[in-house]
Amino acid sequence: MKKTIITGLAVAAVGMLALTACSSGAEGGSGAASDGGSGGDLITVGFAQTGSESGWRSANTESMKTAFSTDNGFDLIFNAADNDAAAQIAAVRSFINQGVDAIVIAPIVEDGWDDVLQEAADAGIPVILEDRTVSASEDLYSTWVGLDFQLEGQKAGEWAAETFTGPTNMVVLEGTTGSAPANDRATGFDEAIAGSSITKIDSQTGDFTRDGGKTVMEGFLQKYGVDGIDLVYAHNDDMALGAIEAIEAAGAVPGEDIKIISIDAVHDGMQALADGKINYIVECNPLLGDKAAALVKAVLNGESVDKRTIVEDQAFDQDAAIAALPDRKY
Ligand code: GZL
Repeated sequence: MKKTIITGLAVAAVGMLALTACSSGAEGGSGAASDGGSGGDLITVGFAQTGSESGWRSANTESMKTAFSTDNGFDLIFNAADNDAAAQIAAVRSFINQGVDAIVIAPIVEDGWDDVLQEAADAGIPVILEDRTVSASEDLYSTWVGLDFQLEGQKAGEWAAETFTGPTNMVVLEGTTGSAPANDRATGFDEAIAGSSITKIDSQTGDFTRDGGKTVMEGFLQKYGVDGIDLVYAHNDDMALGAIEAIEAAGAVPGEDIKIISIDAVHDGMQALADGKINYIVECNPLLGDKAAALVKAVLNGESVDKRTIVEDQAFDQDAAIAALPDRKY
């Protein structure tokens, strides 16, 4: 299976158009979509976004809306499913019924996509996956552009294993249950710490949200006490930021009494890293819009595209975060 690796810079060169804030639920196109997607020269695209669960998601949505603009030749129909997998599948069915030219999906979870993807194929509508991927057959979608979540977890785990060489009790704030990033970041991390002195004493989903991370961390602190937890591995910055709130409310110092490793490198996470409240962050680049838009046009033009396009990530310690913050695009 062919795949393309591109650097974050290539993807980060996104237009700087100001955008209206995205809201959950459907946002209409120009009306061209109602005529079966032919809408003059514009390409009608139905985009099924997960929701607005995190800072990463907001940056991803902005990148997608910038790229799929009318100036770039698109009539975008946007739907955010509020992290509800059934609602997201229903949105895709709606796009099929509207006869859009192409469908883009950031699938909330990996499973349950076979039927609706087959319906899109039967309707002759190509599907492009961005961000997360699915367990359905690769024959049911044209291409996927995203990140290597397992490598992100591996990078985080390798740093942890190198850094914490004494007995270390770790709790994990998992991403959305059944999602590719939650599954793969766990796999990559667990493999990297195998044989180390780190012991995973508990693991629970905070659904990639700040409130979720705070609530789960409060439960861990009640169960194990501040002294019973040495390290938090959060599958994203928003949950890490929630954990920071819980740790401080318990009278402890995040980044010192309890160390924190996270993934995403969104602005608030990088600021916490610069401030010493998080100890290490592996980036997950949300700026996928330009790449996704180019893939939609290539697929509709009948061009051969790689099945997978992976955007490279980097990792940051405190010094690197302080240096990078002024120039960050998200
Ligand atoms: C990863 C993306 C994840 C982010 C979270 O590509 O799907 O979903 O890590 C986001 O912040 O909610």
